[in-house]
Amino acid sequence: MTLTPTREDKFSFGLWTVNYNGTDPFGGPTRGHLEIEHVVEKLAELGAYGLTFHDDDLFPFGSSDAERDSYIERLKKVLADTGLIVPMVTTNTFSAPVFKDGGVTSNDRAVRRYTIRKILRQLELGVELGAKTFVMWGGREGAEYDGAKNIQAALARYKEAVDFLGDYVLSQGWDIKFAIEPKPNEPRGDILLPTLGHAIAFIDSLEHPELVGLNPEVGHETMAGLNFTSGVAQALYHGKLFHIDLNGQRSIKYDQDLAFGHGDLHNAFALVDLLENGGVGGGQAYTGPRHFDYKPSRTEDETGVWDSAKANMQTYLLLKERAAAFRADPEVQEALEAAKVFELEKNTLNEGETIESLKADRTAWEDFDTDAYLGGKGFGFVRIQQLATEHLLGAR
Ligand code: ASC
Ligand code: MN
Ligand code: MN
Ligand code: MN
Repeated sequence: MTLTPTREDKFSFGLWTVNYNGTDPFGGPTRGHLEIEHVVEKLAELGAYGLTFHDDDLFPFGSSDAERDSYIERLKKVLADTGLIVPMVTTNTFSAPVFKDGGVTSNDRAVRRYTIRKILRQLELGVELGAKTFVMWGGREGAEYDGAKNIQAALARYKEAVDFLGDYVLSQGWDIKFAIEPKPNEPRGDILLPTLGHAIAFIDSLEHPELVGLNPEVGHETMAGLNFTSGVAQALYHGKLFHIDLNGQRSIKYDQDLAFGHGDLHNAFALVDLLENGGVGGGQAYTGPRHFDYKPSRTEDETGVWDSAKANMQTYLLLKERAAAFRADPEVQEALEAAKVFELEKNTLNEGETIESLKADRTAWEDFDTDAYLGGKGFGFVRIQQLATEHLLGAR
């Protein structure tokens, strides 16, 4: 068992994560700013393979073109020196006052046009740096009051922006795709595309749905009271898991952005098994970056920042090892078999089944003993969960 991350593990970090300075709605920074060279060198040393960033993480909002260029040159140099790559980029369309009512769905048309320009600049930079995914987290796309926003018009403007950007990507022949990141609320009272399901339906309405997928974040689905692993499985089922934001969240409350596994550990265990192996019973696995979008708690100093960066990767690798042990355990396989987990992969209908043949099958109705299910044999799902728990705790 190796807990030392390597580049083959495809771990990546947002520049805004390790550089989070501790600011929250009730207090200012508790840590200083880390220079881009230092961040990239540290991440490379710890075994990550990628850095991601919003435009404003690298060059402050309002930078002149010359300032922007000099930051980009510094980034390129340290990437070349360390061999780190930029697998994904994203745009900050939520921090500056101009985005107070959102970006692509602001009621103010001039803001919407400005937002598309800002996204375009970052898209072009992402392509230049070789990014394959462009994340769109519409944190400010929403409202506090029902009377403030025409939701149908806002969705039409969202679609207009994504379709326009998609057309541009296709016309340029670029190898980059969009990934929408849902979140139910915070900073807005209610955010558009609040869950994976809402986003999947929205993607279906686009001109080029094949260009657009999802970037699910652990904490965001959890804030909506949903099962993250189950949502990610549905994203995989639809071929829409383009990227992922790993972190930890303890129940429905403000967005905690804890380190990966520092929330619902059982669910994180199932998640890693899903990403690595396609989940219980088998299915699509995930091959993209294992991206951490967490915030080192504001109680920590710089040593704590790097310890928490390491913690994300170590927990992932530990869970990967535990998932392999779980699968290799004959008792687990027997419990899954007994619980008919594998039977779900079998088609319900026979090959060439017709309504007539189903009606003629007496075992499907006339001779089927529904009474036997009252007090009959149970499925044994609790046993599976306990076996998972024992593997998780290292007791097996
Ligand atoms: C993102 C993203 C988020 C937010 C948040 C900003 O790009 O994935 O969840 O921005 O991290 O603080
Ligand atoms: Mn088109
Ligand atoms: Mn978050
Ligand atoms: Mn995120």
